[in-house]
Amino acid sequence: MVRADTIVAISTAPGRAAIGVVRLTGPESWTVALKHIRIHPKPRVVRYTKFMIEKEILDDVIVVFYKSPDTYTGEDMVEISFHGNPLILSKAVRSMINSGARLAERGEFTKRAFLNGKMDLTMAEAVEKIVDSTSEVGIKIARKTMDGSLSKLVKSLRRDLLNLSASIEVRIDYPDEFDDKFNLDLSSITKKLKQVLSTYDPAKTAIEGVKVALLGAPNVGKSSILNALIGHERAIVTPIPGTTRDTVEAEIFVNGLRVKLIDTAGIRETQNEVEKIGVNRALKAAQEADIKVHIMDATASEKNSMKIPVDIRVVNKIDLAKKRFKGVLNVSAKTGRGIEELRERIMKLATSVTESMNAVDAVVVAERQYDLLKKSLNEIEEAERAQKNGYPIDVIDINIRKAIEFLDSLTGERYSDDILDIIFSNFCVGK
Ligand SMILES: Nc1nc2c(ncn2[C@@H]2O[C@H](COP(=O)(O)OP(=O)(O)OP(=O)(O)O)[C@@H](O)[C@H]2O)c(=O)[nH]1
Ligand SMILES: [Mg+2]
Repeated sequence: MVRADTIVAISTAPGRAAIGVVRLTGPESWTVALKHIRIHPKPRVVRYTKFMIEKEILDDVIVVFYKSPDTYTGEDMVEISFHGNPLILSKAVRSMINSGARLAERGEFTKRAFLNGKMDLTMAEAVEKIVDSTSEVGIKIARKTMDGSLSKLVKSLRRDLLNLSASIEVRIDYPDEFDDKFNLDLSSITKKLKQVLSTYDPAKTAIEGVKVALLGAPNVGKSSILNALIGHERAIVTPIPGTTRDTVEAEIFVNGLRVKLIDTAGIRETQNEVEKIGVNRALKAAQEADIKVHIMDATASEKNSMKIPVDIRVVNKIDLAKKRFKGVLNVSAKTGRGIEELRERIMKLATSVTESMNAVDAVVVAERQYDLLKKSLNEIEEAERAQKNGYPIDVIDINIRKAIEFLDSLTGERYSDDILDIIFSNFCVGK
């Protein structure tokens, strides 16, 4: 158990609501709460009482006391539900700071849970993703990781690697005992690592939502299509080519998935400084998008081509054309024709990205997790190459040891204060 002071924070979202929850954790949390609440506390018993600031009633509250170590943080905790007025909540927090608590930093409750061995880093990161997730699949995925499925996989990989390293080291220490050639098989480990790494992209999409970029030449009707898809005039539309400069974003929710539509500047060669920046932003949006929609103009003599691969090709202004175009979606932002079909195509692609996630067990939910698994994989592949090139086994052992170290950083078996600060500073206050 880490020696810590007592911290307090509002754990519910800012703003007015039916209730607002203030939490305390740390050795003095009961003492601090009991300066304002006059009851005989029993752990895990819900009590209805008054929250007092000196002789004055601040609010009627529901309070629960929790006794270490069976709590979220592993420390003594108190959870107080007030009426959800921010003025009440901040006054309560201030008075508890006067009574000896300190205002919690971002993610400090969960950080303590980690430091007290209640969860490893993969699980702590998943807690944040559960809160942040924009889709139901995203929540489901983050749950799996919070429940320890990723950490279980990492632990089993670590065990396998340790066994391998031990069998190498025995040969290094007693070379005379072994006359056969050492044959190291890392294929099942690389396979498992690659499999779990492949979950990151769809998981990110499920958690953060799907980004859809509307791309194409100036004046083809990208902004009009954005407006048609969301049903109101979000982006400026004019007959002047080069109207949209900055990217314009709008969100829609379909089947529990957040879809971020991004209208972009028409892509063309230009000398105009402002438009140039816009075009660069369009290209960047294209790069970052999960789904790229290329929009063309039915009345343009030439259907320009896109240099990058696109997922959906659309010909707009079909109301002005005499024929229909093959192999592309024919739409009119003006009459609404084909817009519903476009929405469905986007949704189908979006859900196919995330649907695959339902079946997998261990999921990578954070960039840090992806990065460390990738580094671990690189070391193992290095070891495989070293073996193929006939390097001495102690060289191979170094790679395997490094791979293990990366896995240890992943779970938090080893960590530094800097790393913890980075991880938990992304959290909300009170989590
Ligand atoms: N007839 C017809 N006109 C359309 C349609 N869609 C857009 N337009 C017109 O085409 C012009 C350009 O539309 P925008 O939506 O501004 O085109 P854009 O691709 O966003 O253009 P930039 O922002 O300049 O790249 C406007 O005058 C629109 O009214 C359509 O389906 N039919
Ligand atoms: Mg536009």
